[in-house]
Amino acid sequence: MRTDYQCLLVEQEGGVLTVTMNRPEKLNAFNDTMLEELTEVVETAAQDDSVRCLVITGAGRAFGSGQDLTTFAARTEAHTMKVSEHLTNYHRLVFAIRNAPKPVIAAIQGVAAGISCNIALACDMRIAADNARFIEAFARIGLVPDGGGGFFLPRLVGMGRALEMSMLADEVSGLEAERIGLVNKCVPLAEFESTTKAFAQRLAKGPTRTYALIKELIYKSVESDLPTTLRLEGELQDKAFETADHREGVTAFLQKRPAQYTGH
Ligand code: LHQ
Repeated sequence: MRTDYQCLLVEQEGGVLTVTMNRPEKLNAFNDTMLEELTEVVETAAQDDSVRCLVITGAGRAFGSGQDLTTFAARTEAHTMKVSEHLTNYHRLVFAIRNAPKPVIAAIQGVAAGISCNIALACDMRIAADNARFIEAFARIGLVPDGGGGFFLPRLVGMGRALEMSMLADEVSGLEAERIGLVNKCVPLAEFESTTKAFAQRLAKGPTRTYALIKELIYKSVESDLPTTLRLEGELQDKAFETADHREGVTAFLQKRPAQYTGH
């Protein structure tokens, strides 16, 4: 894995790759370089068998403040680009996260606003610190949620909440985010790093190929009907049955010892 990025810190510990967006003076607002680099890391990590869990987080006091408005405003005023064209770059990142055959976790402390919030929602699971502030900031500047927000929000929190968050653009705290299902868990800031690490390491030691199949099953099911999902379940279970980790799981159970999954 390349680690010499301009706007990211990238560190691998065991099977966990932690990618830290690193523009703290701008609260990790996305510029083109950071977006390109993050997409490249996720796409590369998806193919790298030594990475079995990916964590995306932010440096300093924020997860991220959305699109860097200083550079973007200059560009739109000059009419050099349509916003929808620019958004396709974010969509590549959203697909990279979704299609990665391994768990991708967002670890959020401080503010997660605009498209940074929605990149967190694109991840498979979220851990928040109790100082987290989720803001669908778009309507504050007269925009609709982008970066997949219109897809992820109602699926995570339901229609009413999704519309309220998108229209009023009020802050949602980490604790409230946990209550409404926007994040998996919210922990005190002092425990945030250790909790994230333990959670990610646990996932990285799991049956990784099966996790990829679980991602496929769960994500396809929310856009599907029961007969189709049950058919898919059978296809994926056939694949899971063939994995070394399934054999190891059964053997470990019979031998009354913890399973040692290799991710194969
Ligand atoms: C920033 C930013 C920022 C640059 C803080 N840019 N500098 C839109 C357009 C096109 C295509 C793609 O899609 C998008 C999607 C979007 O993401 S739209 C939403 C964009 N984001 C926002 O509207 C949020 C703007 N930021 C804020 O409202 C506040 O900064 C928040 C609520 C995030 C944090 O507030 P505070 O904790 O009070 O921090 P602060 O406002 O003092 O910010 C600290 C510094 O970071 C400050 O710079 P300075 O030089 O004064 O210290 C800010 O200007 C800078 N900053 N967000 N997005």
